[in-house]
Amino acid sequence: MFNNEEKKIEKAQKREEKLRAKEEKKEEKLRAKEEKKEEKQRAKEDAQELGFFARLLAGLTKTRDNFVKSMDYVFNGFTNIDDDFYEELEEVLIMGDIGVRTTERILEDLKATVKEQKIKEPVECKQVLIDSIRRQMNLGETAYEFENRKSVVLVVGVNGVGKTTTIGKLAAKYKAEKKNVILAAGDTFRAAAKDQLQEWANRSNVDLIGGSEGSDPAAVVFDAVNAAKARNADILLVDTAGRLHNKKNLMEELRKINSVIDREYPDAYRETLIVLDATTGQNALNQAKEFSEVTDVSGIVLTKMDGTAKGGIAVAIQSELNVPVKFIGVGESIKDLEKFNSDDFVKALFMTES
Ligand SMILES: Nc1nc2c(ncn2[C@@H]2O[C@H](COP(=O)(O)OP(=O)(O)O)[C@@H](O)[C@H]2O)c(=O)[nH]1
Ligand SMILES: [Mg+2]
Repeated sequence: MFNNEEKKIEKAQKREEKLRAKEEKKEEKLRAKEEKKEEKQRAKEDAQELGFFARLLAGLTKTRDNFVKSMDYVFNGFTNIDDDFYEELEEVLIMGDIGVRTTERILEDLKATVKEQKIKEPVECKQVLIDSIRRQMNLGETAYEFENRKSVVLVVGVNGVGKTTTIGKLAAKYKAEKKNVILAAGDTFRAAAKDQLQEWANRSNVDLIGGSEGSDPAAVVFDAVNAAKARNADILLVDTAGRLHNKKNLMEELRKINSVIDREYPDAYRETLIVLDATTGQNALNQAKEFSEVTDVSGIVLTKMDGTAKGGIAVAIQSELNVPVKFIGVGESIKDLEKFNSDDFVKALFMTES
């Protein structure tokens, strides 16, 4: 009787042990699977890091094909550096949307260097030209200072250029860097504008401050700025409506928004990014000029670089307005925003390793 009881207990214990072993095995398997998944994710992220140049190259394919082919045609087709050579080069640069004034500047630079270094072969001019463009595209040291400070980033530009999308991409980027991000839906002109921004906010799990359709954008910004202060936000990204066809209204709206930020949050580091659609070429340059008249633009975001043969516009805008291109959009998805890097850009544009 007693023996039987003992056997039963022993059996139960054994069963329990077996179960526990099974459970542990299962857990271990799960852990291994999890680790493998993490490893895969890390590898993917590494690939994306490494792939920056490759992605930029892919994004600029159309630009590079047109521009570089004609450029090489000039460099290799001429035997002498003469007026004809310079004229042809000028044409290619202007056709590449580099802009008339910038082209002049680049050619002056080239002519001076050719004289100084006694360059005789047209083909040698290629590197001189690349260096000249790279110099013109330099960002300056404080370009991304707003990322290190408590800041308010005002995003302006005409309708459809990619403001809201860019804010969504930036929100994801800064959230991934563990920054406290808040979005302000300052485009109150259309109800859909706020919904669109809300979707991006959800994707990145960041807060959004908005108002009802038709409400005063400056009032939305007032609320957003105070939320940013109260929640100790690192970065407040402000979306705006881009009604350039009514310049007087736009000017008034931006002036009001700017004064609210200045008054309510004087400690904040200020950044004003103008978003420009690269596919619009010279129009983008004109928009940038008009916006610079109504607000202090401190940086440019050039979107849709994936779909254009007009990437040369980046050079024109930066050089003519003396405002650096800080980001480029190379697609519609959340990852498709790159920090602008003049070395990489020139390399990608000319597909050269120098
Ligand atoms: N291909 C491409 N499309 C973009 C890019 N940025 C924005 N878009 C698209 O451009 C359209 C307008 O963007 P939206 O952010 O609503 O512009 P907004 O009116 O300035 O706010 C949308 O269809 C976006 O998906 C980009 O870098 N590449
Ligand atoms: Mg929008």
